[in-house]
Amino acid sequence: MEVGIVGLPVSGKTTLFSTLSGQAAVGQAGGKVDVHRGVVKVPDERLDRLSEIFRPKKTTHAAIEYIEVGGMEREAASAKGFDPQFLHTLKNTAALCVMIRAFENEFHPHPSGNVDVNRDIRTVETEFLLSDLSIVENRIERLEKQILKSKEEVSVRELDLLKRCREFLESEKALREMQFSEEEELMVRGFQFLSAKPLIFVINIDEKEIKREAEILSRIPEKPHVKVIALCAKVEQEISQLAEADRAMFLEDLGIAEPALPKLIHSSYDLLGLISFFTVGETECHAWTIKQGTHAQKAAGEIHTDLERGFIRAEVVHYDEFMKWGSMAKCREHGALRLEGKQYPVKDGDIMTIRFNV
Ligand SMILES: Nc1nc2c(ncn2[C@@H]2O[C@H](COP(=O)(O)OP(=O)(O)O)[C@@H](O)[C@H]2O)c(=O)[nH]1
Ligand SMILES: [Mg+2]
Repeated sequence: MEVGIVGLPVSGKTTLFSTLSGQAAVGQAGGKVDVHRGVVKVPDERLDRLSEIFRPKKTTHAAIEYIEVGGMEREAASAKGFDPQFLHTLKNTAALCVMIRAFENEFHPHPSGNVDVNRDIRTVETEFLLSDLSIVENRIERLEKQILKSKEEVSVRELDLLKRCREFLESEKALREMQFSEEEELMVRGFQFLSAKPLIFVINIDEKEIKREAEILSRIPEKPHVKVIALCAKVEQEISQLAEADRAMFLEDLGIAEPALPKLIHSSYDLLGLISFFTVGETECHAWTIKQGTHAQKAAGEIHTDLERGFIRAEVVHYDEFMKWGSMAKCREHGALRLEGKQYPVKDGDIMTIRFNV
């Protein structure tokens, strides 16, 4: 699962990325298209507790890969569209995190001269719409030529769909707000439109304004499939560099209830409609990532294709129920373990043992 981190220059992308990934990405404010990649484990207290109980040799958290991509600076507010490398790098991302600058920093001034959150949000949204529009227009042009030569039905349907996309984009609406049939969804997916991707605006607030977070967020208009969260990237970076023991005091001094990074990671997870189920044992405790609504047999395939192929049944107990009894033996004794079939929709927090035969 990949999530892109993008945004205008000097908005704090590299600061956030290196904090998330624990990698010292040397940031080039306003530089060329530089790309940083890092795998980030999804914090999950439930998995930590399970590990304390099972004491396995190995504990594996769910993971998200974040990719920071520079390059929005290049074409800012032009109709030329983004650098092809920028688009290519974001191609496989399932969602985008857009950094929006709300902090003051006289040594690193905002490229537009002043801080204006809603202006920057509009700028980024417009850039995404224009980028998609130019892709749509190119494709429409080609399809029209093609249809003149041979009038294939699929092409006609695609053309019709793209014309509707164009109309949508021209009315300044993101494609993520458009309703698609299943077939259309597949057609559209191939283009990897930026305005169709689920989006998180990360408002990078000033260290002096952390306590005003709620007020800052309340001024940002709500949109479908768009999440908005606020954090101070610089402070988050400082927190991540502290020894565990010093963190609590630092947070208290700043008036922060909890670090924002887990919030961001969980937001990415929620936005993508992802949930976790667990496998547990003395060898390994493991959190697995699936889409909400995935059936047990398909979920088993996340663990191993053999488990999906030879799936018989899943033995399931929800984490909350498990914690009531404290061990698998007790769960069994009290009838808390259920047998579920192929079609069982796995719930977030289910602990599963797959019975299979290949
Ligand atoms: N005061 C302040 N400075 C920040 C904050 N976040 C980032 N910066 C600074 O702004 C500069 C640009 O940040 P960077 O992460 O490189 O931005 P990028 O161009 O979007 O990757 C760096 O000097 C950061 O230390 C913040 O929350 N507060
Ligand atoms: Mg950078």
